Formats: sequence, structure tokens, C-alpha cells
Amino acid sequence: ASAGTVAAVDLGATSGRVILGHVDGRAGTLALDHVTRFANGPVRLASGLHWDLTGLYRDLTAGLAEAFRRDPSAASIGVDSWAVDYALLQGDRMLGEPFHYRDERSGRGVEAVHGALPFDELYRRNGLQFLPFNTLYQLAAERESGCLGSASSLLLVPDLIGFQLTGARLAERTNASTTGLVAVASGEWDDELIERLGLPASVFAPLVSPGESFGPLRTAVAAELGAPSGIEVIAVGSHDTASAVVAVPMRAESAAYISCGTWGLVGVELERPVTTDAAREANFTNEGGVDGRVRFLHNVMGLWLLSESVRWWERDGERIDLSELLAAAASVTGSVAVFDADDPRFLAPGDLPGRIAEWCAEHGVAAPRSRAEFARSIIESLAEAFAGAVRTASVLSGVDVETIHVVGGGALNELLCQRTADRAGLPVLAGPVEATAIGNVLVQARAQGFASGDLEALRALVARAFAPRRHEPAASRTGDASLGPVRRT
Ligand code: LFR
Repeated sequence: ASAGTVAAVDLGATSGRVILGHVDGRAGTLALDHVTRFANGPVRLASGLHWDLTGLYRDLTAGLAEAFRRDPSAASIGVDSWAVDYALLQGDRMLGEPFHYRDERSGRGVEAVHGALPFDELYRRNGLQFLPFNTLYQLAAERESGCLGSASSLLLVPDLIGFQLTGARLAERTNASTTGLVAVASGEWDDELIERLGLPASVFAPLVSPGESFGPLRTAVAAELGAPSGIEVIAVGSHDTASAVVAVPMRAESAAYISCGTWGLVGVELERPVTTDAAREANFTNEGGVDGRVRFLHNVMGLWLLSESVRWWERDGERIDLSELLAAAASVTGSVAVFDADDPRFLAPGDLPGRIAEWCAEHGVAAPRSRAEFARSIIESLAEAFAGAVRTASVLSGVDVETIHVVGGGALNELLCQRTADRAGLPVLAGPVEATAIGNVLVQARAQGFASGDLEALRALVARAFAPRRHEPAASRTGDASLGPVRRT
């Protein structure tokens, strides 16, 4: 068939969703049907900060059952989520709920890893920016706790769900690239590195590429979901950012993208990795993309700064209306602090407004006083970090960036998009909001024959179905509220 429907499971750090995607490659159409949305978030247990994977699995299977009720013809399932986090299994049994990447234990692993292998050598091998929670650091911390010894396999979150659904133990490549244990040159598990770090090579599953199959649903699962037997789970760009980049309606040779949700992933798409000293010093990553492309990007803190601040303000039960807060932020006049949105102090959950104020005090900048000013300060700081990362991506990669695409939830934030355009001096094209789910849908649709061609062909479908909103850079706007002193640490 040249048209059909697939089901996408997309798990973000604050919510998950099940979406049906209808794709007709011949007619050039693409449409989404939102089936369910459910909350996600960290759970603090005695052992540290974890995910409630079991609860997520319950919610996503309920969503899939609803999806098959709505459209019994849905041809396959694809799963994506945030990266780096994993479960250890002994046989079929999960050894506890996965740790959340914001758990602080990974810090201990950093010393162990860099003691065994200096970061510059590591970067040449895996091409990854330094993030203290990259899987290899988590595993080094895990090794010290002794848990690793009893594990027979390790599965990253979407692969774990693929395993529960089908029984197949596989490692999808785009997400595996975020572990730090895949060689950037070959795209295969780096066995020598794994051995040097004292990790058990036997726990890592065979790699599969987006578009390949995990196989059919287990019989019991198909019955539970009310899905026709034989329905397969298709590997998609299971790292959410890889799926999002598939759905950026861009011309990769002259565009940068910002996949903006909890994080702001800012970069360009390349055919070859860039692992120069300059790229390492700028902390740019070479993550695996769909169809062997390279996601050359940098992690900026993202809307986490805002959502975690709001969570802090709401801790005594008060409810804050986000759109009212953003409207108030937009009408702030006068200068607000522009802080370094990359500062690692903003990583852990907690009192983010307090930490922003602390940053300002340390840098001799007047701290925001009201919630509206905090929100504005966060938006200006993100916009500044986004613009800076776009410039750096361009310099390091040689891509002559003419437009910036913003996809994900951040595309809804008009002030953020406009200020990014202003600060970068480049037009921002905002949308689609559901880029991650769309990328998931498109890779499945291509595997099913509902669409065909390279990523450019898939992006043409996105551009037709979801025309982006354009923000022109307004030079005059940089004169108002926005411009506090720009200070980077
Ligand atoms: C975005 C994302 C980023 C990754 C971070 C942690 O959702 O997947 O790409 O660096 O979450 O996994």
C-alpha cells in the first residue's frame, strides 16, 4: 500500500504520548491523531532518582490499546524516548527501575572514567560532548555499587519497551550512540573501550538501524492491546532528538535546528562527524542520526529552566498559569539578567530561581525580582545560548546557516522564538511542535512502504503538512528589555 497508519510512542521527560500517524506518500499527505498523553517524571527512592518505567509501560500500553481501537488497521509501532538511561536485566527480569539521568551518582563515574581514559582520547573515540550523565559515566558509578555484576543485559529505555513488547533484545543505533560506548568512526560498539572501562561486553545487545524490525508483538501483548497478530515493532530513531531531526523541515546544507523541549538541542546535520579539538572544547556532540547522518549539536538546558522554576514556585500547592506567566514575561520592560544557561548548577532538580539569583550575585548582575522577570530572564538566556550555539555549530562544521528551525514544545513559545531570531540575527522558522512523534511516524511509514525516499523526501512531507511560523530578526528589538550584559563563564 502507498498509504497507511502507524502508531508512535513518544516518551519525554515530563510527559509521554501515543499518536497515530496517517501517511500517504503518493498524495504527499501526513496527519496526526493524538490518542493519549500521560505524565512522566522522576521518583525519588532510597537509592536515588529513578524513572517509573513500570508505570510508563502501563500508560503506553493503555494508549496503544486505545490506538488499535481507533484504527485497527495501524500497521506497526515505534518507540522513542530521551536518551542515555537504561535498565539492567537478569534474564527477563528488570533489576530495579532505571535511574534518572539527573541522579547525582553519575558524578562519581566521571572521575573513574576520566581516570582510565583522558577526555580528549574519549572524544576522539566516541565523538560525544561531555554530559556528566552519559551512560558510560552512569555505568562506571553502577560498577562501584556492584549491581553490574549480576546483569545479563542492558537495554536503553526505548529498547527496553521494544523488548517488553516483542521479546527481542536489540540496541537501536541512534540512541546507542548516546551511551559513549559506540565508536564514532565505525558506528559499532567499541569493545576495546568497554573492556578498558571494566564493563561487561556481554550485556550490550546487537545494534539495529532505524527502519529495521524488532519483530512481531508477543502473543500475550497483542491480545492485551487488541492488536492484530503479526503487528511489528519497528526501530525508529529511538533517541527522541534523532526522531525530531528527521521532522525538521529544513535544507540541511544551510540550516541549523533547535529541538526545544526539556532540553534545547542546537546544531546542524552532517554527513561526517567533526571531532576536532575545537569541537571538543566547544563541547559539541556527534550523535547518530537516522540514515547514518550525524547530529552535530550541543545540549542547552532548555525549557527545564522554566518548568523546574514553576515546579518550585508551586511546591506549596499554588497553581501557576503558564500562558499568563509568559504573557507577563513578554511585557517586562527594562533590562533583565542574561545568565549562562549552560552552567551545570542548573542540572539537578530543586530551587532553580534561587540558583539563578546565586549565579547573578556571583557575576555582579542584578537578579530578577518577580516571577515575570525570572521567566523573561530564562527566555533571554536561552535565546542567547541558542544563538551562540548556532554560531558555534556553523563555525565548527562549515555549514553556512541562513535559517534556524525550532521544533518541539519550544516552537509554541513565540517570545523565545522571536528573541532567538533577534539575538542570532537570522530568521527562525517555528514548528512542528510534535516533531519527535512525526519523525517516529515517518521512519515507520517508510519501512511500511507508505512513504519513500531519503530524509529530504520525508521532510518535504513535513513542510507541506505543517507550515512553519516565521520570525524575522528585528534589529531594533534588541534595544529593549532584552539586553542585559551577556556574560558567559
Ligand atoms: C532530549 C534528550 C537529549 C538528551 C537528554 C537526556 O529529550 O534526549 O537529546 O541529551 O534528553 O537523555
